[in-house]
Amino acid sequence: MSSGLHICLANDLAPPTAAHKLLLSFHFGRGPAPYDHPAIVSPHLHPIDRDLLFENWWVTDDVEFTTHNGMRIAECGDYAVVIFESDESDTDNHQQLTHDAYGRLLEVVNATEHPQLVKIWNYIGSINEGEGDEERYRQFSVGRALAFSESNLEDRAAPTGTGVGMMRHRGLSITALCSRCDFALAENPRQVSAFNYPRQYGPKSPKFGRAGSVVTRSQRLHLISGTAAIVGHESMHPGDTQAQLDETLRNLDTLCESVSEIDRAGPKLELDERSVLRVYLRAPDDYPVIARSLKERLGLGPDQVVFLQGDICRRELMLEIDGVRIQ
Ligand code: 3EB
Repeated sequence: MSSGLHICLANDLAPPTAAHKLLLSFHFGRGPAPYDHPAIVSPHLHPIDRDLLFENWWVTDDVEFTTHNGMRIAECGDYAVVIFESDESDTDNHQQLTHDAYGRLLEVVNATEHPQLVKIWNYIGSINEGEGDEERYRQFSVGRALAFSESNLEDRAAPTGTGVGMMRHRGLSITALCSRCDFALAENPRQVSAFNYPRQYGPKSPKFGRAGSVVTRSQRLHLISGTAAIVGHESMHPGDTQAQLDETLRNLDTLCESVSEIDRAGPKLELDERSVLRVYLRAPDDYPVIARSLKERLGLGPDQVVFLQGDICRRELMLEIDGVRIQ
């Protein structure tokens, strides 16, 4: 049976129809989630434009919840979700924490019936803390690269990704989406592939692909990785949020074209009212102008976009946007 995925922003866990089951729910808010459900991930990110929000991933078939290797697993017909959330007793050494978590996560993914990694959301405590190669993001990148190479995962097969800071001093929240269906990756011709970034950005390059599409029997799930104002491998318009938004939108447009080329028979991918985007802002005061621009440029409002306060992996970057769209 096909899973009939439906992704929507909501302020509760009310299913869109009686046939829908919760596969994954990202909880964004201050404090713990007001519900206890094994599909909920609480990555310590605050919405800027409201107090509480869920990004709910519903499917029309059954979901089974298990735990293994310290990970939570949700499985349905077409997809599996594997969740790692560190706790206070975990090490503060980010390279070791990430290496260990990713090693266990990749084992768990391989043990599901969904071996194809599609997307990994990484939320990292104090992401910009530490100087030079000691910065937490760079230490995280080293741990992830080591685990990927130990699993013989090639750079070109790295899933789509998001890497953003969370409003918590320590720790790591990793959510992996995987599938048993066909998956194709796409890169951005305006950008050097992240896995080929030069040494100046850290000892190991970030292992993620820019965009991709899962093809199930009934749907296409398009995924856009965290996208920022990077051209080539360089950050553009340091500190200038409005100019970075323009550059990011050019990158998103190019990515949509790249994704559309995977499947020329299908319609061109557009980030329209059927997409769900996350906009991460380093400076929450930038929210009004960025929200207005997104409304004017893409026609997207609070039903499709969540604005989250989060630090971006490079200190000069003010925003990052990621998103999904089902076709
Ligand atoms: C970039 O393009 C911006 O390390 O998993 C975006 C998406 C970014 C994912 C990651 C990092 C990651 O390099 C940063």
